[in-house]
Amino acid sequence: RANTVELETFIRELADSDVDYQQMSGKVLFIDDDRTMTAIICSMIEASGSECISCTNGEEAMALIADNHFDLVIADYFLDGKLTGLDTLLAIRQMGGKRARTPVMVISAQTDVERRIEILKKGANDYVAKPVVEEELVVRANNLITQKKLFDRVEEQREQLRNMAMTDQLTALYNRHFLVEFAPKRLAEAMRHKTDLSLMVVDLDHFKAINDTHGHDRGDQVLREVADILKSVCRKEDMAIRLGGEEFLLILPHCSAEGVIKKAEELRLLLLKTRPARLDVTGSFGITCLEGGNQADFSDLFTAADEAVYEAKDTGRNKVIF
Ligand code: GH3
Ligand code: MG
Ligand code: MG
Ligand code: MG
Repeated sequence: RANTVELETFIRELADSDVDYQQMSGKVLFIDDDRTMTAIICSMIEASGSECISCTNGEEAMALIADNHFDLVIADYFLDGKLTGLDTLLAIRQMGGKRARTPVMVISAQTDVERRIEILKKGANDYVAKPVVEEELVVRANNLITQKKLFDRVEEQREQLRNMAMTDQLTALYNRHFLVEFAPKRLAEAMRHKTDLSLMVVDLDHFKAINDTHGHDRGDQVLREVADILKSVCRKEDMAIRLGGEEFLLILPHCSAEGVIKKAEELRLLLLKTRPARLDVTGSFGITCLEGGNQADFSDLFTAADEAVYEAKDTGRNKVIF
């Protein structure tokens, strides 16, 4: 299963990943109204292996940054147009998401200590004096690009780990960690907006017998295919969770009592029709709906759906109880 393999590969990679501190190249934006300067700096950057895009003022720069991911922005202190180099730097820091921490290097002909301090205090990552010394510019640029790329990589791994921690390995559905973190939030949202929210608990019938008769691997196959069936009926905002074993939960925002009854019945029939792992598999469905404007806590709602499953079990299985 993709998710299992992915996790194993990922853990191995994390263990093996010797960070390569060699300087990296990247995509650079150079902002200066002086065309000669632009030609010189861009050729230095490009000779060092990076890509250099240029523009002449801060406004243009902001538009380019909004459309591209740059690994480094180099800005002249003085610029034509409304934004100076430092204004552009501040505008970048106020952008949403990752862009706000794009490394920025400021170039200035004035090299007194007050100017250098001003630039760094405004949040520039580095400073280079004019006339620019090629070797210095390149090494400073590459240091910033390298740091940025390493940081991006750590962020990416963090995000991947977060996703894996909330995903069930066997079925690639969400797991209980996800439930604990997100279910109360979804419920609070529904209550705040006075919209319906339905829960559906599904417990496969006599699953132990499937394992006993056909083996654990075949049982696993059933679980994976059932998960796919559950996913197939989910809209974008719905959440399908494997609670454990052969028990699943669907969280259905904006789904009325009538809607969830229909959906559970649809799923019950789909299970019969699909025959996961070529076996006759049925499920017991317990559903509950918090109608818009009402208040409840998640565990009470869940208990109601879970108790409905017990009732389905007690009254013959392969049925939906509200
Ligand atoms: P009921 O209709 O009352 O729900 O009966 P049941 O057999 O489905 O319920 P029970 O709780 O007795 O058994 C659940 C079984 O699910 C027992 C356990 O071995 C099996 N199971 C739990 N997790 C997994 C899994 O990851 N893979 C497989 N193949 N089986 C699992
Ligand atoms: Mg059981
Ligand atoms: Mg069961
Ligand atoms: Mg069970």
